[in-house]
Amino acid sequence: FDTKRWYTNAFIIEDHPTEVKILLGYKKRGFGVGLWNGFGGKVEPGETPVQAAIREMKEECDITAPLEHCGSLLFVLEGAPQGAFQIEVYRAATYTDTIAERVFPSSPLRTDEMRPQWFAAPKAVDGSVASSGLPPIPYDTMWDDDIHWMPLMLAGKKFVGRADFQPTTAGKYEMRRYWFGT
Ligand code: 6U4
Ligand code: NA
Ligand code: NA
Repeated sequence: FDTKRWYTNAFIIEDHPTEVKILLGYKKRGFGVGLWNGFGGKVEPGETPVQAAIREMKEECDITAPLEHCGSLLFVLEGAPQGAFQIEVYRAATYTDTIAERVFPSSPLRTDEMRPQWFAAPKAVDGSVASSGLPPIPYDTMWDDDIHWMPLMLAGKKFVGRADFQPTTAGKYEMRRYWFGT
């Protein structure tokens, strides 16, 4: 690949005695539209990745969180104008302000991007998922790589990995190979 761009992806993961909750956002437009993902976007010139992660989280679901780095991922998209994505992954167990879907399509920040929702995640100790009424993590409507590294994140591990994608139909990508580890 000729170009590499830096992106962020950030998650709120609340570990309660009876359940673990993870906050995801439904991408309403742009790259990865129609998929659930963490909150994030491009690291802008002059920003560190963690600064970008904090800014994107505020832009996309209106909260501020003490994000901690937990993973580094490289995604190679064959033939895509974006080239390769270096994604720094962050997590936090707490946040301030109120989670809100930002709906300002005319804003220069283009914040009309994600619809936030809580999902039930497995407990790190035994993998059990509480039947609290929250839907389970929707791996079927997420990027194909997520099911391979998200369990590492949910187990509290630091992880690295790479996935290679090939374009299929317009705007869709198929994962061809991957490696993720701690
Ligand atoms: P602009 O152009 O500013 O609206 P921006 O919000 O900066 O875009 P966006 O939303 O396109 O960036 O960012 C892409 C998001 O998708 C980042 O959070 C990284 C994430 N992402 C990209 N490929 C991914 C993949 N294979 N698996 C995954 N997340 C991926 O879980
Ligand atoms: Na974004
Ligand atoms: Na952005």
